[in-house]
Amino acid sequence: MMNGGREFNFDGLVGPSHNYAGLSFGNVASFNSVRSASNPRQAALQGLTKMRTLASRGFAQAVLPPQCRPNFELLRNVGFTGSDADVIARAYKQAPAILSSAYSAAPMWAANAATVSPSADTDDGRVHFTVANLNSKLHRSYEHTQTERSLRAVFGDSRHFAVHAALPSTPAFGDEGAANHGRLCAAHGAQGIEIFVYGRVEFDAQAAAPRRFPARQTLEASQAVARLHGLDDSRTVYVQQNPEVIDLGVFHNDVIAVANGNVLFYHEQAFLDEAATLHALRCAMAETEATLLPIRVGSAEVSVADAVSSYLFNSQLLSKPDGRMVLVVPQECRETDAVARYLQDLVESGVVIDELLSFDLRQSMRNGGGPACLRLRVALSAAEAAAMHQGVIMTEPLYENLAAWVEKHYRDRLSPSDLADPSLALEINTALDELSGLLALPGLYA
Ligand code: SUG
Repeated sequence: MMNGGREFNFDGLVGPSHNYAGLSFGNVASFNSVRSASNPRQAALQGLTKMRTLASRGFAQAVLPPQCRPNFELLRNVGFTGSDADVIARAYKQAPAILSSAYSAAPMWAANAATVSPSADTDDGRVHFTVANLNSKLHRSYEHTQTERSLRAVFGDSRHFAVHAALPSTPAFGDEGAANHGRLCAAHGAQGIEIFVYGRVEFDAQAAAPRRFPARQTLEASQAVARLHGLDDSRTVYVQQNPEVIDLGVFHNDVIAVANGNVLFYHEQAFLDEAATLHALRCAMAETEATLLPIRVGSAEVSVADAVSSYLFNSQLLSKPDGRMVLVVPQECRETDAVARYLQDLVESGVVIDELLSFDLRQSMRNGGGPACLRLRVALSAAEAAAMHQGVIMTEPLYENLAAWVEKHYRDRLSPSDLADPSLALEINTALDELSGLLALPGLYA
């Protein structure tokens, strides 16, 4: 048990190169937005508004910084030579998809930064982080280097925190972080069970797998993370995602299910074997003080297609001090009839979720990132919260500073051809130099 446990949500601050490049095959929104113009300034402000609102409601909120772009190392490693401006011009001409990949702002989706196990669950009583290798997409496969540096900067106190480097970057260990991980517990500070949802099994040719779209998470990766974190087998559950929903655009489990406290809010088609999954969760939870409260959404109420387009399950389920929960949904949920109806009934039913909060996150949504994608959950005891770097905790002054910083440095329009403009790289550099000062993290990008 740990005392005074609270869940911090670390939201990724959208970087200045947010753009729509259609890089994520299997992510329907990313594909549909390909080559349209983005608005990085609006994207960052939409994310900051969510952070500010939740912080002002008393939820523990923090921010994870964006990453330096473009990634010149990637561009040079694949043969683009000359000055930085030459490298950009050559990449744009010969391989625009690689230039977009080097400019990706995808670290904004902090749920993919790492998998996190709170200290109540681990054998050495520290909070463990394993940085995700994100090796299934080129534009995400190099994020882990800076992510590891950022997490070490925030969680540098090794008495409380252990940050593990990404797993080997090979298909057997495809790892997408907390997007395929959940936790069920009586309270955030109490011992809980950890759920690892995987899409395929590398070393079992007979195991079910999707046919159309890739499964990004392997069982082998999930098991490696559980080992690194020193989790107890009896409180660790591995669940296979339903390959059919991966083929319908559910590229991460957090697009079809979310857990908080003792509640599992999920779609009936989320898992390969629903009954076996619930049974395994209940057995593991018998080791804890929590009793499972499943909230199951049937296909007759909300189809998988509506769940994917509205991102109903990519919501944040947050515990309020009175023990009730608020569901933080994207605005699209209010605009999708079946989902809006379902949500109204849910809140009126009186089952634990008694409030809805919706946000306009359209800039992120158009790349397949809803409220839950944008945040990494880190449950911390009071002592751990005090031991982490304090400069990233969202306060009203930090919000004001970051919003002003975005207004000053971000463009309000970025089309695919703008990535060829070498001044964009310089603008980003200047902006990030200033940001490390605002977050009191000198050397963040060293
Ligand atoms: O990895 N989109 C991200 C969205 C990540 C959502 N995260 C969670 N579900 N937790 C992805 O597919 C699109 C980038 C582009 O196409 O420009 C992108 O990377």
